[in-house]
Amino acid sequence: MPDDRPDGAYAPDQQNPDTPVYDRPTGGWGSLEGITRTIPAARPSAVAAKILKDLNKPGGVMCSSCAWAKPAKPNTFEFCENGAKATLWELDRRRADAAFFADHPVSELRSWHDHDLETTGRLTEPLRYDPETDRYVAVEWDEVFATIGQELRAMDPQEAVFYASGHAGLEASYLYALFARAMGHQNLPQSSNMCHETTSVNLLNYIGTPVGTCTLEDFDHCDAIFFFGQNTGSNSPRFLHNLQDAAERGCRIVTFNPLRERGLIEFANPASVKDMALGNSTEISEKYYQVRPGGDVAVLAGMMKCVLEAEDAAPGTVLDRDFIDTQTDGFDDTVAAVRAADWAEIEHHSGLPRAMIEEAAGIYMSSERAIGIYGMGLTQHVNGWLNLGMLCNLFLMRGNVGRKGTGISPVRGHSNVQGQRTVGVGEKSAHMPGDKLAELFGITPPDQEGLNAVHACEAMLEGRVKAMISLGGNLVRALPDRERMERAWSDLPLTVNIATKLNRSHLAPGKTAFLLPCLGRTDEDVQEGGPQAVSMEDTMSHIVASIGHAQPPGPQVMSETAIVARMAEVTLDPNPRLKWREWTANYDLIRELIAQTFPDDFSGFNERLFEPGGFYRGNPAREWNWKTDTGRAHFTAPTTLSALGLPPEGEDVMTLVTLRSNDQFNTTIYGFSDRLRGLSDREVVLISPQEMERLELAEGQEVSLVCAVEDGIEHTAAGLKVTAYDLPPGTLAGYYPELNGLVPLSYHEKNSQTPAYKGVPVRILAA
Ligand SMILES: Nc1nc2c(c(=O)[nH]1)N[C@H]1C(S)=C(S)[C@@H](COP(=O)(O)OP(=O)(O)OC[C@H]3O[C@@H](n4cnc5c(=O)[nH]c(N)nc54)[C@H](O)[C@@H]3O)O[C@H]1N2
Ligand SMILES: Nc1nc2c(c(=O)[nH]1)N[C@H]1C(S)=C(S)[C@@H](COP(=O)(O)OP(=O)(O)OC[C@H]3O[C@@H](n4cnc5c(=O)[nH]c(N)nc54)[C@H](O)[C@@H]3O)O[C@H]1N2
Ligand SMILES: [Mo]
Repeated sequence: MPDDRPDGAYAPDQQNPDTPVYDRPTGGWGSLEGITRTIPAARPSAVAAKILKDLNKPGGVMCSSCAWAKPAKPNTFEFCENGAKATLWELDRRRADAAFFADHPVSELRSWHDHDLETTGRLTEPLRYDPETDRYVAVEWDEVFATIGQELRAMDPQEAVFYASGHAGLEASYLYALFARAMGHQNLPQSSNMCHETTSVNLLNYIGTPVGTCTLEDFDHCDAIFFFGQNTGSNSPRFLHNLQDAAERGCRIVTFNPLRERGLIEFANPASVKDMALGNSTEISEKYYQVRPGGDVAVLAGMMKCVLEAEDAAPGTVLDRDFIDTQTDGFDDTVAAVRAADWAEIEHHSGLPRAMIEEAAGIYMSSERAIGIYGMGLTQHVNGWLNLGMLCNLFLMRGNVGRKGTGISPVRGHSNVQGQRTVGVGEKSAHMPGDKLAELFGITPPDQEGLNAVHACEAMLEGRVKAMISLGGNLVRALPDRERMERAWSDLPLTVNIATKLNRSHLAPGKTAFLLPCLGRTDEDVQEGGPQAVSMEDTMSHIVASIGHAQPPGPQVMSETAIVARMAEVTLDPNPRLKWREWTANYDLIRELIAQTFPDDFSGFNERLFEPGGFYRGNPAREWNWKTDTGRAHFTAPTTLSALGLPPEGEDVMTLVTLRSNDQFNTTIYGFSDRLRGLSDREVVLISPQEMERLELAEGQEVSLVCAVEDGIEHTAAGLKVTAYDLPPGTLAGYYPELNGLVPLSYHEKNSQTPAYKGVPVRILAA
């Protein structure tokens, strides 16, 4: 055991007996109970049953929860507990209409809980903030667009920021990206800037693709799956079916996570008679290692050392030498750095004894085909770049990329977050080909790169932003340094929020502020040309169509595509090649434009729209076509063994991980319990019983947390209840978004500026 593990600590592959646990498998009856508990809150309409039955199946609605792939041969029920919650949440029968807003001034709504804001129901009318009465009041759409156009035309295009939150379909997203560039800017931050931007930037550098290399089929052929910091049971539960199948055919699953996440331990398929009636379940992870937050760099360095030692002992048998020599570069420098890494330091940063890392490496080396899965546990760290670099290193050493049953597989968040990027929602010129903009529309693309989320916040704090348009999301609540950002928002000359439900971002209105109701994924979208489909790209680069069937919540609710098109029309100088009205009438025309702009990815888009499981837009790394600067995949030499920006040095600094519960979708809080972790309160700070004893803290005691990053700003969170939980030493955990004020805006991943939400150095102050 490493020295800093307190005496008497439990073994990291066993549950600490003194801490809460959910002792049933994930899925199973518990998941059905979880759905029913949400129904009274969401009060869904009768069409819900039909929509759920067809969810994620060709011709149906594609779930608006996560980005997990839709199988070509769907299960009887191709939805999960949390997909059902998201769907029912959107199909809410309650209405947050003008009458509601007449009764509730914005300053009053600010004191409401996030959960209560959303349970007011669907937004149905365009609203404008009236500072005189401190209320949102009804406004005509024509006035909305006329004002937005006037304001946007009056400003320097660089002063406008267009945010997108990964929900809207490819059609609305493409128009949004085109609108920004036609206006003259590419300030197009997206939710991925707080999420997998670490992937988009760094994976692109290492293996020449900004997205994962696996498809669902690979899960039928792999011998081992290595999980780093992704909570499948809550955040992509349909993936549990693939894991269950893999585990049952003997594939070995190894997990690294500071928390014992139930979904990665045991699963029962709620659609299986065998599992439900007979109480069967499947063990998912064969090995579960409770790594310290930020400790994956050390784990991966340790595993690489084991691979190198095994190769030394039996040359030519462990490394894929041919692959390394013909497909990669940087191997020798990386090997030298890894050999120089010290086991004591590896044990210290990972919190895992050498024997465990050797055990994991043994499984890796005995597997002919391995897949590496990861989520926010790797991306939301200052050295997220190195987390991914080390993961690629380990996988490249044995040629585990681009062969059947192998690959690097980030699990994306929002249902269309990856696709929005693919069709140009991004701050870089590379996100949308300038020559195509010129050829198709006669537009001169902006030569200045745009702002990502963190840079947009900095610009806002410096008064360089005049308009903030949000296509979905709840940016104020999702960002770091929340209180400070909320204040900056209210100083903006123009804020426009296009949303389905009320949230906290809407309660920080700018000087001119609109809250605009849009259709959700489940709603029928009828335009002049008839009913329309929209499309999205999943985490495995498959593109699928989604058709809503529910009656829209009100006659005034517009589609996201239509709202974006109207905003563009009123803002831009007339250009006969920008046919906003025609495009809105028939989304096929927009898909045709997408195919013309991105022919490698989308040729034949309309014809392929309804392919079961979606059509695959391909991935060059999968074909060993490395689109990097040298045309080869790069090894990355580690310069440190921790992913943390500030590894806790003193006795009193701990590392805080901010988590999602099983009863939330990002800032949407469905309920207050976290069933799969055995918890029922969100205002908590989780800490191991050993650390509680060391710091003389009692269960239920109220404490504050203070961030230890010195950026001249005080970041605190008060009123948190100490709660014993099975965590590694030096680790605290609590909930996002409640704790976002603790995360400094400046504390982010080095290359992509993804906030380091999973490794915040904090001190505990007893109240
Ligand atoms: N129901 C539901 N589904 C969702 C979402 C939701 O909120 N609710 N959100 C969606 C979005 S936008 C996203 S991005 C994804 C997020 O899905 P995930 O990628 O699963 O993200 P998180 O829930 O933030 O937690 C990641 C996991 O990382 C672990 N972890 C934390 N730090 C470390 C570390 O240093 N190393 C390792 N190895 N593990 C670590 C945590 O314990 C946790 O289990 O889910 C999407 N799907
Ligand atoms: N501390 C901490 N902070 C985090 C994270 C973390 O792990 N820890 N995770 C980060 C991550 S991964 C992400 S992706 C961000 C999420 O940040 P966002 O994407 O900005 O936030 P969401 O909570 O997903 O947005 C919810 C709102 O979207 C709107 N909405 C829902 N459906 C639709 C729709 O179909 N159309 C439109 N127009 N609007 C809709 C509703 O009004 C709802 O209130 O948060 C980040 N913040
Ligand atoms: Mo995300």
